[in-house]
Amino acid sequence: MMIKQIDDAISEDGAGVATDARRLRRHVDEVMAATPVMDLHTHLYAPQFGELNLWGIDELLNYHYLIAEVFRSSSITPEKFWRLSKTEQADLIWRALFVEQTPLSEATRGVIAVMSTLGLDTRAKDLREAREFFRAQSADDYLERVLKLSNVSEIVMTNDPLDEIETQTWRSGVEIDGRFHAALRLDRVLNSWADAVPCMNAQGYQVQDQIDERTISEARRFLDDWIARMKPLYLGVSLPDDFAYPEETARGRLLRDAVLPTCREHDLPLALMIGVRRRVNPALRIAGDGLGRADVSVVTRLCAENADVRFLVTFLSRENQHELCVAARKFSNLMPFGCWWFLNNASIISEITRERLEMLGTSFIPQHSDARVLDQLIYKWKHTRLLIADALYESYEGLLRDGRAVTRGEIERDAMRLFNGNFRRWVGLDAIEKIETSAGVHAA
Ligand code: FIX
Ligand code: ZN
Repeated sequence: MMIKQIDDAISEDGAGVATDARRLRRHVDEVMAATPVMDLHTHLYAPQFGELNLWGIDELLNYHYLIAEVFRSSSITPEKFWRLSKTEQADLIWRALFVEQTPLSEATRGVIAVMSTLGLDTRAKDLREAREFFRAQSADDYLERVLKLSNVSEIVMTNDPLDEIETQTWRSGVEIDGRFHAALRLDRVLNSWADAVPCMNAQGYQVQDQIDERTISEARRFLDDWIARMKPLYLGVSLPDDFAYPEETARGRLLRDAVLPTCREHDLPLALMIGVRRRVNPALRIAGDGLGRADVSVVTRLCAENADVRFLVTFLSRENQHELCVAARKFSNLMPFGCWWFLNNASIISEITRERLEMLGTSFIPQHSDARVLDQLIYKWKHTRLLIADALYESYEGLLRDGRAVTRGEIERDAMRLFNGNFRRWVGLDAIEKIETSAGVHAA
């Protein structure tokens, strides 16, 4: 009876209530495809960063996810691989993973999806055609094209204040493309303090190995200066699976006495990316990192003790995901985000997104791309959009069975929150009302 009444309310243009499964599916697919993404964690750079801005077939094939795979399918040793030029490495990866075997892994399928979207031959025996295509592109036009194809509106970079090449651009005062935002990355400061000290000294900060009061105040001055220069949306760090807090280590003390007070003072969130085991196989270099299950109670402690700081948190281990959802239900200053790195695979994204929808509604950020090469936005967001559409559709279908049909406006509001609004609100870019108005949501 109720379903009948709602059916009667459906308007011709489809803007009304979606009461049958087919119509609902169409609304969800259309809305998910049309909603612009704000990509909150990438390793991409604005064009102003010159050589750090990577794109094109050779960069795509030299992605570290593919480098890790090539050693499983070719007899080349890592030592020999690293002696090859970038072009030779790309040729080898193409031959081993795309010509001599079927590209079934997520990372290989990604290259295929990019090539196919750009109209390149995905069965090519070599990279001649692809290289010619990319040689003919201008960097500026290609950036526009990729952003349009992936429907990504804004990108957050990963910015290391101790990286010599990157800091030249920041210091030059050049205006950065407004679609790219900074995230102040603290890995070196928090995870390799002994290496960070001489670099910070060289920048004029009087820090030393031993963490004393002066070192803390100089570390805070360093952070203040880089915040002023970069205007980051958040401070962030990747952490090992055995990360503990509190801990009487350089990291523990810097976190407690320098980083958290800085977040508080500047009203900036802190992103914690937990669970990476760096250099499990050092011969593989950047492709040699692994993961471990971490302790989620560390995050709950941080959230409880720092109720006035907002945390963005992702865990690398699949086994930590359910506990992260429970923690987020207890702490409103905790925002779970992304299916990071080894979790960025269809089967796992499906599982984690469903779990989060069931436990958190739409109060989480389902994904970031982690793209290192501009073109990757095309496939990472294509794959993610489809998977999140499936999970959302199933939730709406369940809701319909329970007796409530969603409107097109509600689907738009939810998609906007998940892909854009939750992050913007978390980092203080927009008030939630403004986001919802721009998504065309009226009183539902
Ligand atoms: O620490 C990180 O931000 C990781 O995402 C990277 O270090 C990692 O290499 C990566 O690219 C994963 O997608
Ligand atoms: Zn990353």
